[in-house]
Amino acid sequence: MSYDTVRETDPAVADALEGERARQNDTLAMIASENHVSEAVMEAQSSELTNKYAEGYPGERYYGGCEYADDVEQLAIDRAKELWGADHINVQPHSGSQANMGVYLGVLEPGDKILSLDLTHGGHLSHGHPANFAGQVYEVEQYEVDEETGYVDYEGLHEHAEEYEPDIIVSGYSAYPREVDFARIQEAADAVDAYHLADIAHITGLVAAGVHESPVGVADFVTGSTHKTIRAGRGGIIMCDDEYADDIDAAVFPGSQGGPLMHNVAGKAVGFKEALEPEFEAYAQQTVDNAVALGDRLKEHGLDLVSDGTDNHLVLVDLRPSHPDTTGKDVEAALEDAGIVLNANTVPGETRSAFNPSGIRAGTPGLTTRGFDEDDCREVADLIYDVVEAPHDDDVVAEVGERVDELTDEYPLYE
Ligand code: DSN
Repeated sequence: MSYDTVRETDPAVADALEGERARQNDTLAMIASENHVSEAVMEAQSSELTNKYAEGYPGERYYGGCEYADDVEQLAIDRAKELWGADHINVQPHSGSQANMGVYLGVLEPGDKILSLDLTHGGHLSHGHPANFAGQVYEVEQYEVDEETGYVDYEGLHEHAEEYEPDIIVSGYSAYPREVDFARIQEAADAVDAYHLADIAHITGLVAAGVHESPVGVADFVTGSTHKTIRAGRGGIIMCDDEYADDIDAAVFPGSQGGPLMHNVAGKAVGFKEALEPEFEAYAQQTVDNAVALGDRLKEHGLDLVSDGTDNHLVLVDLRPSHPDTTGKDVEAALEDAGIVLNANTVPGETRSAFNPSGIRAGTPGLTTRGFDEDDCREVADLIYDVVEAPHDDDVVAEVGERVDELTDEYPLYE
């Protein structure tokens, strides 16, 4: 894709766009929520649909001229139904957070009670953090992972639900390396007659490919992101049974959004088509295999993994036992200098701050898109370990950076 036309109009933005392409080409994207979409998805996202208002839903719009918007949105919906098997899917949420907002607005009243996982234990801001609207409009209590095992404390969650009697229990997480037992959480929701929202933002692609248990048909509502472990246009989706379809659709539009971003919906449709190809299942399985290989090698180096490993696309390293004086931010910054981009992350029982926490989170969706296999990921673990050992040693960081350059050349990304 060329930015020549942008350059003619706006060289400063063209510089930034080309800079970002070079950055993605020349670094290893290991932020667990990031991936690289195809040129086809990017083309769709930059199409003329960016100009089109299409409030409403296919066949029922508030504006004229929506025939192609209808085509694209219906394709996205039909393909999403094939991928996840839900009765009803809304593909308009601008993000996973907006998808969660759509569910809350659809079925809760202000002041209703949410029970969700603590952010420092792997939850998400939109699950009721005080800085997010969900924490301001609703009452929120939080459950935790067992700090010994790193697994969700399902018993504790169930007991908490019986004491608190929430209106909705939120499952699904943004820094949780283990398979989620959605059926077990549904039992807790059933016991107190609460809704269950399963936020599969991180594992949307793993669920579509069948390499993680699906909450569809278990939880009342399933929300997801369309650009993390699945490589579709950026945004969110909501899935539910037909009985909730009208409430959810009304909560998205007009409840919380105006015109849908139809160019992004087109990107979703294209990415969903790609995910329906047989190769996608192999991609998703390789993503998990790569995370397991990465985690096992980090453990061989003596690093401590939350939950002692992973079942999905990410590993969460607690630096405290092996490197008590090194913070997540130290490692994040040094690795970025070496061309490995991941994020500092809180860990269960965090003793530092959310801004400078004690862990790092590393994901494999982006590396797997580039073509990395388990051997490559073991080598990446070696490189990460070298930097964890010496984050302030410029020679070590430079040496790791040279190997990253070789690896990114070996596995090219965008032309
Ligand atoms: N910001 C995303 C993540 O990194 O997990 C979730 O929205």
